[in-house]
Amino acid sequence: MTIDYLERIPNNVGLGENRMLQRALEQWQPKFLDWWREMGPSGFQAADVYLRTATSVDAKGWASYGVLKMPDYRWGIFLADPTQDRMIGFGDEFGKPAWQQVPGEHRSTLRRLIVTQGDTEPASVEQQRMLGHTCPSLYDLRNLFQVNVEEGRHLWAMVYLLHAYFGRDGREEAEELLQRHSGDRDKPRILGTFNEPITDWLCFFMFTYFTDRDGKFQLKSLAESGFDPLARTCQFMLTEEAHHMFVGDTGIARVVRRTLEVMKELGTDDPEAIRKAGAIDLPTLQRYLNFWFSSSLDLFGSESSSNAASYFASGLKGRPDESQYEDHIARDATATIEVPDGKGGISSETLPLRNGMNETVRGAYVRDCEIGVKRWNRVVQKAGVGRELTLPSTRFRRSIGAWAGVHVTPEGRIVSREEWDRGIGAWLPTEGDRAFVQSLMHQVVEPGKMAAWIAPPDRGINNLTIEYEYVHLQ
Ligand code: BYC
Repeated sequence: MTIDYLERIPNNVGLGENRMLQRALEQWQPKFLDWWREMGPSGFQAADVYLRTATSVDAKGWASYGVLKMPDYRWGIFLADPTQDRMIGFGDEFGKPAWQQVPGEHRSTLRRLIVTQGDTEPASVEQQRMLGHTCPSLYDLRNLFQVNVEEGRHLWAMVYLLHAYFGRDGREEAEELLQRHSGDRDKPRILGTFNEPITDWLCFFMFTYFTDRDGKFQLKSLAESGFDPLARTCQFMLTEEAHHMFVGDTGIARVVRRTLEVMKELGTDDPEAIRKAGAIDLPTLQRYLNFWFSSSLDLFGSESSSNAASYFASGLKGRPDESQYEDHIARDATATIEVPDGKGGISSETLPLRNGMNETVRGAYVRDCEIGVKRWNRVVQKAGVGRELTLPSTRFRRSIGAWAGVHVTPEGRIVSREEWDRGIGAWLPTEGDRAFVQSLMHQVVEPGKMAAWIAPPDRGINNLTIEYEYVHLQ
């Protein structure tokens, strides 16, 4: 279905035929725009930005490029085309027709899942709102804004579901999505990672690589949902999400490349010398990686989760790419997880597979994270540098689940509180690291120019050159 752009709210859900819903969403729209102006990218609302907008949800139309001011971006409601006679693909309801309405018994659980997902979207925009002032190039500035407007649209995606299927409760939740704020002491965002400050571009690249990738896996799980409107909404969101991870992947790769160039020029791997030359040393990069990877791991929930089991059993939230599994019921299957044995060691615990779903999805996520790390390391190896980047153990610095509060080194060794305290400065960004990275953050806005701490990208956006003026500042 093509997207109707003549409507005040662009959509492909026939919004015009449902006056009540249309009116409710039209009342929410100015509140969203107020939120965008107040909490969205600071200082650039009047800039002309080269942005991608969807004009249809198929391969031809989902990426149409043009120059516009961010507040004029056409945030709207786009669902992937329906699959005829779609069946529920997992759990106790396997093989029954997918729901087009919310089943009464699953109402509050579904609402909670949708609110949790929805909450992350504006949270990330809030976290990133000051970054424009220190962009390393116009190319990067444009990518930041592309990510931001799309996260804004993903909020619309969830708000549509709340308004269309959850009545008054849903409308109230939609209001609250604009009232909670990242890092707010009284009304923080729901999930931990989305309250972490993103004050520099290294954090931004780590976040888009690691945290947006959690988004990919959670959206893929929800794209399997027996609640068809949620599944179709998430399917389309995933199309846009790929670019966000690209920004993180290539961003980190470019930082690594620049660091290696400086190391070669200076003929040293001494972090101090590299810092003096204005690049980010690999140990600092590793500490940032440790921070964002471990924080993002928490977003999958506990290793053993009765919530996850009931989401799966009831057909609300499946596994990413559910069709690749043989057993979609998973009633008798088991999973083995590693838990602390309480005596300073690790023990294995066998549990029903359904209860271990969070861990199954987390495992798939970790394997996906490794792909980029391997790619970055190939460049490191080619430069003849011995120090590679690694993912820390999944037990390291966890705040949710079996490993929460257990002192574990990045190598996965359980240690005493004292050893942890001694090691932490080598494992996680210190105040000094953050201050140093912050000291490199100066705005570069001359077309084609890059900050000294990052290499240029291999190519521009949509076949344009790197020198193209991706953002025209007023
Ligand atoms: N922080 O059984 P448990 C994205 C809570 S990112 C705080 O272990 P369960 C994006 C949990 O709610 C994707 N609290 O786990 C990326 C529960 O609370 P109650 C976001 C947490 O229930 C970048 C309790 O702990 N999408 O899209 O399976 C930019 C025990 O729960 C956390 C979703 O999250 C945490 N990290 O929850 C923009 C999808 N983890 O019941 C966007 C929707 C758990 O005791 N959410 N808790 O009060 C879900 O599927 C699930 O709620 C969770 C796991 C993934 C969060």
